[in-house]
Amino acid sequence: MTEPTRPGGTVPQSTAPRGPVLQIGALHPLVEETLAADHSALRLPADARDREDFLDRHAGEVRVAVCSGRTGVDRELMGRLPRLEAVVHFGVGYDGTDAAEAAARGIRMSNTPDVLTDAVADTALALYLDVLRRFSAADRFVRRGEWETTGDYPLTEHASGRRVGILGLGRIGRAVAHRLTALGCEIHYHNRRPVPGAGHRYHGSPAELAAAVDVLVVAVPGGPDSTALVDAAVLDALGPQGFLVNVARGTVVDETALVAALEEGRLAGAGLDVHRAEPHVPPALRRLENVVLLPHVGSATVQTRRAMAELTLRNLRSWLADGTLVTPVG
Ligand code: 8YV
Repeated sequence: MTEPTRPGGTVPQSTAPRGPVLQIGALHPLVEETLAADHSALRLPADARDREDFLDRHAGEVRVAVCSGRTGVDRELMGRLPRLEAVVHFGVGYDGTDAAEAAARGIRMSNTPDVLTDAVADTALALYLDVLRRFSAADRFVRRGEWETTGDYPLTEHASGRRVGILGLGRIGRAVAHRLTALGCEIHYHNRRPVPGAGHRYHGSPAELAAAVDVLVVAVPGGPDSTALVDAAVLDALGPQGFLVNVARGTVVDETALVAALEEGRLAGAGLDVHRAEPHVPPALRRLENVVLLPHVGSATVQTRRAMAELTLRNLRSWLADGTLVTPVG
């Protein structure tokens, strides 16, 4: 087989069949069923020993891997799959895959952008409102019967018209900005580069952004470039009246620094859909009433997950048909 050059998501035609397909981890039922029925996909066992036996038998056959962006194909697994040509991700993020290693090996990747933008931005808006107005905490207060025993719930923070910083003004960041603009908020942002025509105030670093706003919303992709981008210095810049919302990846925030800032009253609150070591959420965070915790449900609506599943399958079929990807990354 000719070594593919793959500019712009394409590879030269090859006479070798593209496949077999390997499923890694659990996926949306539509994806799992289609992989099994239409592609007789192999499935990587979860158990470490079974996985070794499986790889001894099948590693050399696999040409396409399908996985969630969080599970991905790490460097070690990539090293075990010598004929891997493409990784098709279910999800917009693909930080579970070693993108640098994939690029070095000429392995192409796809993700599922756009179809989940609204659902994730809705989640950011919900966390924003919840952490400032303490709706979840107030709900717990009613359920505990405290309204009847202790009287009215304490006053909370006004949510409309605040200064909000968006860390990462990509598709999701812009959709969050759009929603918060409707609440009369003043939007600031930090990106690696200013976004032409963004219409919002740019700041040169996460700390400068944090210092200028009341609420910092994290919407940057996960991965090595953004690990602990929100560190103790950024949290201190946000300050004791400041709030953090994270719908990106837990790895973007230094979780230890976040817990310390919250426990010591150096940050007013946090709304978190994502966590450093999911599904583990540190007990210290779970104890705090001024923290809203969601189990990574940003894109988890029936409609959005269905659209993500369909786009995942379109990428797979396109790759198998002619070596192109509908929504390539990298
Ligand atoms: C999903 C996500 O939770 O798209 C992403 O990057 O994190 C979410 O939409 C995930 O991909 C599903 O496993």
